[in-house]
Amino acid sequence: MGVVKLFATEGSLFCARIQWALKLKGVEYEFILEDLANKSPLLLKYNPIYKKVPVLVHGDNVVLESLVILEYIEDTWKEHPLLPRDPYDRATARFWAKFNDEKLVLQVWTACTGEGEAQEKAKESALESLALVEKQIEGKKFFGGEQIGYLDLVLGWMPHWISAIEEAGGNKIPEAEMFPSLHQWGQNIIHTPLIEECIPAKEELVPYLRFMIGYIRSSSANKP
Ligand SMILES: N[C@@H](CCC(=O)N[C@@H](CS)C(=O)NCC(=O)O)C(=O)O
Repeated sequence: MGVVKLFATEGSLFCARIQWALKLKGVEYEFILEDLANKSPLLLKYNPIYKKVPVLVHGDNVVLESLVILEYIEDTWKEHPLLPRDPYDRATARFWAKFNDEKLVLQVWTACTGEGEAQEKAKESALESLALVEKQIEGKKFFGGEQIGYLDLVLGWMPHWISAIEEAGGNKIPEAEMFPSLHQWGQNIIHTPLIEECIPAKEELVPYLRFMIGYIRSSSANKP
């Protein structure tokens, strides 16, 4: 049913999870690179509410918000199931995905790019959150068990993006590397060939993240 197009940027951790899901499911897609400093008329037409990437277009269907897009991909293409079968396990995976998007990403971002008291508090909270996530992965190869699943894709930004955000933002969280199970999981993730081929090179990722830091600062300064 129709061609698949992904409107995305190379350095976005929200876009990477969609690329990984499409690759794992063996779905052919067209990658349409967006310039966030000069968004395309099509992006604004498809996502007039948030004006953000990723946007997935599948035939006539336009799907927005990366967690929703992941669920759409899971429901549409049956190869390589991403979510567990058991309803409680599915609910648990979704809970941690929400936790990642609503808390962990922002905590790490502020810890690496923020200043003063806000930065210190964010670092403390980021470490508390990482300790919680560490407990979830203890004794497992992937959050999805023996194979990469939905939560691995959602959290899969950590092994590559944290060090890049540190470099772009100027603050480090060295303690983030001291969670042994998360560290091992990170190695398992980034050395999975289908994932590895869609990880942006550090030399491109760091400038992109520097651009995003400035972009986010100026967007929040311009908010009424
Ligand atoms: N909740 C969104 C977040 C997506 C997001 O923040 N995308 C950023 C790139 S990493 C973006 O498009 N920013 C453009 C803007 O804020 O104007 C999702 O999960 O899809």
